[in-house]
Amino acid sequence: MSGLRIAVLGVGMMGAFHVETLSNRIHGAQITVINDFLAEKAEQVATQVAARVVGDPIEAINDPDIDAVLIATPGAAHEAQVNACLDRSIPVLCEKPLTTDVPSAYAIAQKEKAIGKRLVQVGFQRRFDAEYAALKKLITSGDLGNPLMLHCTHRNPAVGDHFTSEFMIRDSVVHEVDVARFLLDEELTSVQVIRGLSTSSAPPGTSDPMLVIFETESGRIVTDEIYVRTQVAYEVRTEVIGEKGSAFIGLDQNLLVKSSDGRWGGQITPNFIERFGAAYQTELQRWVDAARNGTIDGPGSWDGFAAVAVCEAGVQALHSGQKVQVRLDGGLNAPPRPIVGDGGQPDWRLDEDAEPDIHAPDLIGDRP
Ligand code: ISE
Repeated sequence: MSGLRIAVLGVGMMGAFHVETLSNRIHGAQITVINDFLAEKAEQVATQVAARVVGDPIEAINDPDIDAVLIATPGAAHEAQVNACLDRSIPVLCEKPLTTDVPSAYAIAQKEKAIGKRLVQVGFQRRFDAEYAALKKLITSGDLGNPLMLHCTHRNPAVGDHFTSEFMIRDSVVHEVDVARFLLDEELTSVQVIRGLSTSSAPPGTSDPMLVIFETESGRIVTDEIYVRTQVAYEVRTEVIGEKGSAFIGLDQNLLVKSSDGRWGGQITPNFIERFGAAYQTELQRWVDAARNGTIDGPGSWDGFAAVAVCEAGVQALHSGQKVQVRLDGGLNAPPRPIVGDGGQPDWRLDEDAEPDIHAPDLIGDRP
């Protein structure tokens, strides 16, 4: 096939960023169709990349001039749009959340399974970040021994008032949900949310920061500090504690300068685009390459569903103050894991060649 012809639905901040990346930094792709509920915005972005505007999102998905779809519309629109892509059996990269409720996300995983082809990828870009990939590789190598705990930190410098505690779980903590599942290779089984003293910049009723605690199938503990109004920087960190050592990612990797007035330091990372720009690019390139071969190469519909299910439990935990068990049967009492293939874990794995070859120093060594 020649270049992958893509329809981009939703060209707000994230969609416009993807359009720019796809058209300037990705090989083998061409944006042919743009859709946005704001016609003027759609026209403006389409003109920049010589694409055509299609006013209705479902018509855009069914346009004969496209081979794949990138969805960056608001979450509430995802269910209908992803389903339309499945109806046409074309690859789709959908920004999180896969859908906004558990049954509809589960139904998508089931539908894809019935089609028998991996078509749905969910935009959990951190899996494509070099540091997360290195951490995953380190855990898998066994150099740290059995990973026992994961400590995550997720701080944004500032957000709008629509970031309620519930929104923080669904829109921000969802990343740590996927990171934990990715790194530990197992499901999260329970969620607890601890609401403490809030920053005075949070609107009334919103707890910011919060501490979210997960348990996994094998009994590991995952903690996540979520704080979205720090007024400082974008800080996303993950530490894994293993039986034979620990590892940490997310320290700003910027230039460190020592100056003659006796200070040293670097620059903060202002936001997630700066922190994860390269990861988005890798994500898109691998999605395009895979889509040209009629598949996907990243977190799939089950990962999208599991994230929705864990966040749903998280929201219940937030409101009840209780530890809430995660239900992975889609609320349907259906058999779990409708995944294309063998019904086990998704069949994509880290691209070994693409990962930095990082190994833990010998943590056992000759120490007493
Ligand atoms: C936002 O939607 C993102 O995806 C960012 O990565 C995250 O840091 C932020 O908290 C979310 O709201």
